Amino acid sequence: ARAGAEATDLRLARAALERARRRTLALTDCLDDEQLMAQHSKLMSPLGWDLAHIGNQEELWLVREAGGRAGLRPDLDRIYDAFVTPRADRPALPLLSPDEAQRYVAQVREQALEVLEGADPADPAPLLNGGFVFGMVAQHEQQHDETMLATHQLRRGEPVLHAPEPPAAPADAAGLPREVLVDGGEFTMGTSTDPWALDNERPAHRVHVPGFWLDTVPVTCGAYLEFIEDGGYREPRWWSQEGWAYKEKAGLEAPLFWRREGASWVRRRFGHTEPIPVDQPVLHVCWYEADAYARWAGRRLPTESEWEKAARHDPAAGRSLRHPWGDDAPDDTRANLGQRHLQPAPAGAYPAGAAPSGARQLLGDVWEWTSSDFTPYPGFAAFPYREYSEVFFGPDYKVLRGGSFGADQVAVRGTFRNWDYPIRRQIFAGFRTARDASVAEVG
Ligand code: AVJ
Ligand code: FE
Repeated sequence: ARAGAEATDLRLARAALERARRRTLALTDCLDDEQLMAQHSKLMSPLGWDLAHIGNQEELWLVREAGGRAGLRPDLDRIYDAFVTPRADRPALPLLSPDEAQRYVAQVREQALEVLEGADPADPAPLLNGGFVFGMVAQHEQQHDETMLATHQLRRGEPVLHAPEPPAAPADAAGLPREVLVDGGEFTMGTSTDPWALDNERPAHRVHVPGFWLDTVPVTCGAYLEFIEDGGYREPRWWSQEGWAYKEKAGLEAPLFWRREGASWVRRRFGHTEPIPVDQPVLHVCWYEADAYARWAGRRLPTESEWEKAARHDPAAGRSLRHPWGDDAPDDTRANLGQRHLQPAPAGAYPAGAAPSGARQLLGDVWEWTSSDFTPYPGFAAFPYREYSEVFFGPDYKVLRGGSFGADQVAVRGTFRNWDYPIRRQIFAGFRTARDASVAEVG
């Protein structure tokens, strides 16, 4: 049990569940039934599947497991189990209609909040301590909301989502150093105390990271264009063997959603076609493209432990912070999160969100590919179910860190780990590059 598990944990959980639901409904209310049940891409579920899956997971974990109640629709478990039916086959399932799904998720929520009312955050059971299971379910809904946002980005047709433009780059953005130095030495990676950290973030452990340089900001569209225009997609020497083979087979020439128009490039973004914003972090590149760009730039992707050290380690305090700027929750001066904007902010934005290393935008804007495979930390224990993380460990998945403009703050922190196949491009992913510090620099 965690010392100091308090009622505030449950108030935060309720707020996080309500924020997630507002977002889920905003992502589904804007489309008609046909659009909700259509498969906009073989890579994605119909939005109506995500909606009912969100409710089904909430029924499983909050109503049945945490509440000890009988549940509402155990008959739906198989239809909405992600491991039973692959995404491409989900449209053929006997799915709830959008109206039925909306009623279902509302009825589940009513019972889930009754369970939350009666919960004790000091309960020593790991599922309930600190309100873990409520935080887990809020994170689950927000993760699906981000996936649903990616489905919106894949769908053709008129814009249905709207949001204000992100802030302009601050005055000092143009003069930022290209890279920041992170001194060699040990730091604490992962966490054993964060109440809502998921199993793969645990336990905290000491890791020695040799000195390295990291890009101050994510690689921009403008920098990526130079790679394209330098013939980067036609030069096997920049690519790994598997990366080149995949690029050839898939016919990749530029990030997903980019299209040549005359002498320049444009991109499609949530139904709008617009010029490439050269000062924004590049989005919708797969791991192979990020890896090739880094080699072309004479650099490499950071390892996962390098990324986390740059994002959390505070040499002055001698400890790891929850977020790059400290332990306080994210807000709109520190990070572009929560679908507040429908695109990344320009590179160099959010100076108040900088890490002690001086790197900016480590949380928010774009998920960042790392060079690392998704593997368990020493002492890992699957909790509360093997299918959250454990079944994905191994060489097939690469780790992404930081969170995108489409990730909510409940599902983002310095320890949070995301993962995907190295070919994935529809996720809101970019990257930054790194290089070893020389012996002379380390001193
Ligand atoms: C952690 C984002 C890879 O979406 O596949 C959702 C999260 N797990 N439902 C995913 C998740 C179960 C997962 N990622
Ligand atoms: Fe899920």
